[in-house]
Amino acid sequence: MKAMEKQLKSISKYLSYILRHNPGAIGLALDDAGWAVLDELIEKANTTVKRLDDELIRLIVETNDKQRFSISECGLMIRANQGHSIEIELGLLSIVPPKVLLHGTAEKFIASINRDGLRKRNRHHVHLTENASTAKVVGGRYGKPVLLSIDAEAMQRDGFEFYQSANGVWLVDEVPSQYISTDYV
Ligand code: HQG
Repeated sequence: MKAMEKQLKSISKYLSYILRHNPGAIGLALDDAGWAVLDELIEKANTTVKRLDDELIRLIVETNDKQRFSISECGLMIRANQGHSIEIELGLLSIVPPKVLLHGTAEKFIASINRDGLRKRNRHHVHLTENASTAKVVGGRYGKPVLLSIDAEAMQRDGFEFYQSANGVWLVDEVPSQYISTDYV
């Protein structure tokens, strides 16, 4: 990986940490919808070891492989599009999902998922995707990847609400085990 790419990836991880999980680490306040004032983020981060500037952050927002961040319409604020563990309200509207969605997990979790369904754990939602290769990479972070197919159509019919983040990740409160099949091919 080239030095510039490496630097951008490292800053992207740092921004995910601050904006999804721990703005307090640098004394930053987010509003109820998870937005931080960009100048404030830069100023506070720069009192620590991280060197950030406006141009670098905007480059990351534009080029990030999963489009993890958004800049507000006014151009002055930034937030993470999904993945939070802190209490914020993204304000997403529930929409009709595709018939089938995928979730990538690790083999060691399967017995527990078969028993309890998919749980959101520390995050606000269970994360689902339409993309098999993304699901595989996500599952592979925890061990041997397994792809699960979710019958989103049946879930929606049964009253579950689905949301889609600004970067295309599908979000739902939980997935009970009867909607999950492990026979993805
Ligand atoms: C598993 C990435 C046992 C679940 C991705 C997962 C995603 C259970 C792990 C985002 C379970 C939680 C989130 C149960 C769920 N028993 N294990 N009942 N229910 N699990 O990281 O979905 O790169 O919190 O299968 O693209 O893996 O960060 O969630 O393996 O959108 O932008 O418990 O992270 O995005 O792990 O990933 P996580 P996730 P970013």
